[in-house]
This record gives sequence, structure tokens and C-alpha cells, in this order.
Amino acid sequence: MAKGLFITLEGSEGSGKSTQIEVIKNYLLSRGHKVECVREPGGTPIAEDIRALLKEIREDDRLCDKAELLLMYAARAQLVQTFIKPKLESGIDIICDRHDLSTIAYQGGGRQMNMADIDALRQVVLGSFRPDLTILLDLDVKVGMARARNRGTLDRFEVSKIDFFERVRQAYLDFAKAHEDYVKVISAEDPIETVSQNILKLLEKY
Ligand code: Z5A
Repeated sequence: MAKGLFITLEGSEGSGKSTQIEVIKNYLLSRGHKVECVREPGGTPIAEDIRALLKEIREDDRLCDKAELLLMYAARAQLVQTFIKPKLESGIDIICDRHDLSTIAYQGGGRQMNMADIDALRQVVLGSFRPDLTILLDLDVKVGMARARNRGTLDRFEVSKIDFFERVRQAYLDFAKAHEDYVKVISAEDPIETVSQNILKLLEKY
């Protein structure tokens, strides 16, 4: 049996990943694929508990950067081992809202953590496992922040300052440039329908 496709969506906050994931799902379903969607951090009961810890702003304790990084990889290990790999093996396509590139962008770029540490953890958790296709939705940081802020209460990541999100965006673009074979950049500043059409064009080509 053919393996499923592993497609990831990346981008900073408000870039429209959750909005566009349905477009990709419907496209694949229309082509006769079996498809499941998940998000990171999260996607299994244990990984969703870790997600809650990661997003919560606590008055009694502050999550330090190293703990944040380890929790991201703990959640990813659980999701990849118990959900993503078995589904792909059984021929089901997986579309994942964020994956390992988010760690490179947020913990590597945003938090300016040591990339060698991140690479070492990736090796332990993922080895050579990587997406077949990553769609990076890129947009001006201020536009993304305004979209996210329209939704109300901010989580532990969303309260970050603009220079944090500028570093995240730059790390994303740098990685995309160095991995053009599977990371494709699409502007997320256009209207929702235009972004969807550009994603569909990319999938047709792919
Ligand atoms: N994180 C990390 O640090 N390291 C890691 O390794 C991983 C994650 C895996 C997860 O939060 C946080 O974890 C994330 C990074 C960190 N934090 N940040 N910031 P999340 O999953 O809750 O948040 P998110 O991934 O950033 O999702 P989001 O803010 O909901 O963004 P989105 O899914 O990309 O956007 P959306 O919900 O589809 O759209 C947001 C709004 O914009 C909504 O009202 C839409 O209708 C609107 N929208 C979308 N597209 C458009 C266009 N084209 N025009 C106008 N309006 C639009």
C-alpha cells in the first residue's frame, strides 16, 4: 500500500493556517485520498495536555526557554510516534498545522536558542523524518498580529513583542530559502480566496 502524504502548514500568528487547512483537505479528498488533520503542539490527548501547559500564562511560575523547547519536542514525539507515522503507513494523508519548522522559527529565531541544541533534539525525536511538502504562509508581522489580536485574549506566545515575531518571520524565510525542494512560500497578505487559489495551484503542480 502507498504511504500517505505528510503536508505541513507553517507561518506566524494570523497567517491563516487554520483557515487554509480545510482547502487542502478538500482538495485531497476530491482526488480520492484519505485525509486527517492535526495540529502542533497537540493532536493526541497527552500532546493536547502539553499544549495547554505551553500556552498558559501563569502567575505562580514562568516556563523557561529550555522547558518550552523540551515540551515542544515531547508533544511532537508523542504525536509523530503514536499518530502521524501509523496513519501515513496505512495510506492516510496527514495535514499538520505547524510542525518542526515552527521550533526552528520560534525557539531558534524568536527565542534565539542554540540551534545545535535544537538540531540534537530533532535528531532524537524525528531522525530523518520530515514533511513531503511544507507550505509557509508569509505575511507582514503587524498584519498578522492585528488579525490575531482581533480574536480577544492572548496566549503566552501571542503576548510577545514585535521584534520576537520579526525574528520568527526571518527564520522561516531563511529556512525556506535553504530548503526550496519541499518548503514553498505563499503570500498570506492577499484576501483569503486568493491565498486558497495560490495553494491549490501549488498542489496541482506538486
Ligand atoms: N509554537 C512554537 O513556539 N514552537 C513550536 O514548535 C510549535 C508551536 C509547534 C501555537 O499556537 C503556538 O505555539 C504558536 C507558536 C508556538 N504561537 N504563536 N504565535 P496556536 O496554534 O494557538 O496559534 P497559531 O498556530 O499561531 O494559530 P493562529 O494565530 O490561530 O493563526 P492561523 O491558524 O495561522 O490563522 P487563522 O486562525 O486561520 O486566522 C486568524 C484570523 O485571521 C481569523 O480571523 C481569519 O479569519 C483571519 N484571516 C486568515 N487569513 C486571512 C486573510 N488572507 N485575510 C484576512 N484575514 C484572514
